[in-house]
Amino acid sequence: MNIIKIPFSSGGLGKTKGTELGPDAIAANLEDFFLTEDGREPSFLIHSIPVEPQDFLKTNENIFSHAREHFEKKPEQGVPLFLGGDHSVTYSLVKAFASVNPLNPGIIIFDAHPDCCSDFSPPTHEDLLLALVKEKIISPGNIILVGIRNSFRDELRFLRQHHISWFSMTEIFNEGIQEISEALMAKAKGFGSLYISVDIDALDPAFAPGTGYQEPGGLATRELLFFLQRLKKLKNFKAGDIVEVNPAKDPSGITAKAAAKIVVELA
Ligand SMILES: [Mn+2]
Repeated sequence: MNIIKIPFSSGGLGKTKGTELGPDAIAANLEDFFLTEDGREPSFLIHSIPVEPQDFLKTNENIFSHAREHFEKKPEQGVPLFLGGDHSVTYSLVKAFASVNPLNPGIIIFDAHPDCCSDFSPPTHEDLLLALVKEKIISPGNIILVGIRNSFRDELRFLRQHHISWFSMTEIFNEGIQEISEALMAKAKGFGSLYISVDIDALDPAFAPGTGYQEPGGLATRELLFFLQRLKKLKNFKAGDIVEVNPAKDPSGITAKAAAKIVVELA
């Protein structure tokens, strides 16, 4: 599997300093996992995309062009997984993904937040979803958010207005993880190609404290793995990212380790 590091934190409006250390911290934990839970030996080829902390636009261009090359590789090389970095990197990644897979691409985002509260250009980690919709990169009907539990009123209005589907933590708890997973699988199967973005704050801070915006009441690591282990079996699953891991706020290292576990299980 190709792992691509994107050590960039300038898309976080100054609030994600430290996430540029995420990719190396996650990669350093990969070898601790001997086999995947279904018994396969994970193997990784590590790449990185050059970033320029002072130049957001140039970095976005780099992400876009390098990601395209990875998306154009043969399927035998496995699903490419990108390690952020702050969540702004997902904007260029998905843009590249949709340009290589133009037939009905879809995206599932695990996140405590809807990320459509501002309207910056280029989009930051606060509004990447807004940009993906406004620039018609992904059809709103092909966007699913999972794990939402702290939103602005305007964000929920935006989601409703554009018929973007989301599963809140309340809904996941009330309906049960199995039910929600079935609904997610049914919808994801209909996409021409599937991209999965994991903001580590989808996990409860008890499991992943090392991130910029801790939001209590989130998923257990096991619950997120349950969703991902099922989704990765879908034939249309083609790429993903894991973002917002901040080693500067992760003294025990458990957040980077949880992210590495997620990478291994998606391998
Ligand atoms: Mn988030």
